[in-house]
Amino acid sequence: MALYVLDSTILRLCHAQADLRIDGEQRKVDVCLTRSVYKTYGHGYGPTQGIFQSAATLSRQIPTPSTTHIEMPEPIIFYDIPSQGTALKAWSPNTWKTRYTLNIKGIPYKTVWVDYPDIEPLMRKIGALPTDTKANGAPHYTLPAIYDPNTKTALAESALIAHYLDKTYPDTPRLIPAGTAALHAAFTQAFFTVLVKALLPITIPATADHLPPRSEAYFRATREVIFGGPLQELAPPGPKREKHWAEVKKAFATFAQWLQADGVDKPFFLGDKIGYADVTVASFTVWIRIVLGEDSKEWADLKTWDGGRWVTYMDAFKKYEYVDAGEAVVL
Ligand SMILES: N[C@@H](CCC(=O)N[C@@H](CS)C(=O)NCC(=O)O)C(=O)O
Repeated sequence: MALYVLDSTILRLCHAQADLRIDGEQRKVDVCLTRSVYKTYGHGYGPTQGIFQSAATLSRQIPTPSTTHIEMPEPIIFYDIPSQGTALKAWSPNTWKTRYTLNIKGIPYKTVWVDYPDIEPLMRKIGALPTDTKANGAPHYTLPAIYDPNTKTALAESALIAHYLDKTYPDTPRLIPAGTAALHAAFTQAFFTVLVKALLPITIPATADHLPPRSEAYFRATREVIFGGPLQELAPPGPKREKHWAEVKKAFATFAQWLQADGVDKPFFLGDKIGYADVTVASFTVWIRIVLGEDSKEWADLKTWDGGRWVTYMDAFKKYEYVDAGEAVVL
């Protein structure tokens, strides 16, 4: 039995069970909460009431929409890496992809904050697979990762998580619409080629400066091996930094061109609606804003690029930048 519960505060849930008293007996009823029904019918009128009336044949004590007793699906556990001294505690471009995804979908979640040295033991403990292999052949464990207690699934890798959430919670906004998975995969690769090489020398040192001590030590040690020297020498103020920053500007100009590929200027890669490609772009842009700071010269600069389009673009993501207090990991 599907029952549509039209309460804006719980519309974010896609599958749940309601505890209803039916013929004096406590019973669990499947609940499907859809935004589309709510949008179509509104709250408490006409067809909406019809839905509740038919539900009432099942239950003599059907709750009113605003006081429905829903047994909520348990919140997803979202593993993220904390920063310190930044405007938002969440800073990582990779984990932002999952945070934006969860926030856009409106899926309830709780953040568990994990310092870098704890990622591998934690992933082994929850049974999330490594996402890559290290140069020495050892498995490489990364965040973001989630644990979904509703399906008992542990999963790492931001794109895999987006696919999983699209599939498991189909009544939430889909970020990788049917038929776009291949293009999204190609986008991810192109995005990295165009932007990331230029951006890292600027954002990696700024990230190190904003990590708590255990993470900072791990981050500097591992990234100094990757970049072959002290992080502060990657893009110190001066011509080296300016060169990297000019390349970042060029990369954003390329994205702006992609958005105009149809001959019209689209707000997002799928048209009018945010998709996973946009989540990727926004996650790396928010990284710049968070680790360099809104007051930085770079952020002021970026806001002027491509006719100011990145301001409008990031404004569309503002309402999805919610960061819960969360709690520290316990291993
Ligand atoms: N493609 C992966 C990349 C994940 C990734 O590289 N995450 C970094 C944090 S930004 C990480 O966890 N690194 C672990 C380490 O350096 O040991 C995704 O999108 O999930």
